[in-house]
Amino acid sequence: MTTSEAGTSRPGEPGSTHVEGHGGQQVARVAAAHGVDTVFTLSGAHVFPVYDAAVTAEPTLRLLDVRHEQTAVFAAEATAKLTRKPGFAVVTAGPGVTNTVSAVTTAHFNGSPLVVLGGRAPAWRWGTGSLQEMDHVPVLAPVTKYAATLSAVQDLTAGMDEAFTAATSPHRGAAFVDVPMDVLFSRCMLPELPAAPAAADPLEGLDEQALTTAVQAMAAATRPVLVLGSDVWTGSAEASALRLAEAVGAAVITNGMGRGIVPAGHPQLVTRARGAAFAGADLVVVIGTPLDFRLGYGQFGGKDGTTAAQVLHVADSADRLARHTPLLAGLSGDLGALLDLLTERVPTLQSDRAEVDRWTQTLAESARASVAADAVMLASESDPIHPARIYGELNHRLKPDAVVIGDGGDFVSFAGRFVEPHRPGLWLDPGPFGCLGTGCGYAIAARLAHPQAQVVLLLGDGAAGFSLMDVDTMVRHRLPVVMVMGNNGAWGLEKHPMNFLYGYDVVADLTPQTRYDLVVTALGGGGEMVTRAQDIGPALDRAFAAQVPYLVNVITDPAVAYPRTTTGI
Ligand SMILES: Cc1ncc(C[n+]2csc(CCOP(=O)(O)OP(=O)(O)O)c2C)c(N)n1
Ligand SMILES: [Mg+2]
Repeated sequence: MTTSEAGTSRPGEPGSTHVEGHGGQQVARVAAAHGVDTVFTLSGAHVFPVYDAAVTAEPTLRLLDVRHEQTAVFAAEATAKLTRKPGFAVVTAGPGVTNTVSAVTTAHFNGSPLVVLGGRAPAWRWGTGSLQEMDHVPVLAPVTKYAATLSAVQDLTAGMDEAFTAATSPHRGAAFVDVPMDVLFSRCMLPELPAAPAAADPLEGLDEQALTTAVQAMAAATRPVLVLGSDVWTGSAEASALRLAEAVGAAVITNGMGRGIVPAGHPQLVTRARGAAFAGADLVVVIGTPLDFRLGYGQFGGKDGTTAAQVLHVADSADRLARHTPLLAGLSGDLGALLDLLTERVPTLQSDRAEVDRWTQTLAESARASVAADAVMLASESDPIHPARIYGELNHRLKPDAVVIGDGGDFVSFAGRFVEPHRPGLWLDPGPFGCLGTGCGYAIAARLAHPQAQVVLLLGDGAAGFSLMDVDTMVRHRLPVVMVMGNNGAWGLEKHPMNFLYGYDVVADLTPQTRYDLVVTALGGGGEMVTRAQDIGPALDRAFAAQVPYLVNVITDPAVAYPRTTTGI
């Protein structure tokens, strides 16, 4: 844990006071010791002591109160994604907890360090039918690394510390605790904070055989591709990853929070030529991301009589290494240390670096050609508006430190294609759990984590329905965000596939041209509707200049489907 960084005293250190306090104070102390400065929450009496502790702590913990518990947890998760410190959400018992399940699961899938504390019906009344009496742990256990009821006030410090330690240890993820109301309100001598674990050797338990195999394969490869995923960023290995890529000259594809590690315009970034890269590679090194549907389940090439690529998988913990597909080798451990080791060993052994450079250059050229071919779509004058035109207007208005968030279907798939981050840690998508509704929570966290940067939330009209009420939260807490909606009056990403499969669609239409901008305005923000392509740019300028949450509601052509090559199934 990061107690010493947070300035909290350690057992035996000067200033480690022996004072009496309630359960909420223990919760707040442990959270602060792990680097938490904001508690995302929606009020409930079961958790009042945490609020009391937050406002009386020195320094205080910020209470960020939202309109749906899902938003609280998405905001906490995005805080973790953006800051690489654990996110923390506190919700009331029963429905407060059950409302968090999709967001907790999202953090679980994303490997985001997150702790959720739920209230719980009082222990002394358990079994008699008190309000919201429910055992949450069996619901949360399958989607967390740690789920427990902390049922004795003197054990709260140790239990909370265990939860934070579980969430922040690789492979990171979500942890859940609930505390019976009578326990949280109880008082005791505040236990001292547990000692931080001694720093472990980052390469402890390294599989030397796997390392040798990996080094040899990378040195021998003439058509290598590196895939950099979210855990590279989360594990603070982005500089090591870029060094490795440049040292071996491989073509690079990024995904999730890995986007931006090799920045837009870098000569080795070939994400836009991923089809050709995967089809032609002789070696694919997948780092910090699972071999899931986003990566063809780990099968690269091998079609039409060609030889499939060999696959190396590098993960931050052994249990993340793929088992469903043959690997040449799997390496697990601290990603920065592992990548540094590869950087040290591979280049001097490379058999044909010139060939590697030719391979990467060829792919980079086709990536550039693919980007160039988009120009027509990005400048489209069509009426109704082609969704791509929105990105044609947005892209050159984005600064390198802009945080870009996608919550939607086809509209956000276009964003993945057209918006290439310049720095890591600034692109937020929902990740492989694919949950709509992350939008306002992620945007709230982004504004808090990057107070001066542009924060742009790209919203489908369908997705917006899950979280738009939390514009009220942005207004109350003065968190201006630019929201850009691709409003096609439909659940487009479901409508088009259903049509393709059945020749008709049902349950895929939304009301056309709904004035979501007026919803935002009514909540205290601002906005406007745009129906002509030439009006998009000036509307975006007004949105960036507004000091309030502002929704640019762009009415787009419902007939345009994202040209999808994978379904995720
Ligand atoms: C919580 C949740 N419910 C349903 C889905 C299935 N789903 C995926 S994309 C999509 C359509 C999204 O529509 P919209 O946000 O309007 O974006 P569009 O595809 O129209 O651009 C739906 C319903 C999901 N991913 N998550
Ligand atoms: Mg839509």
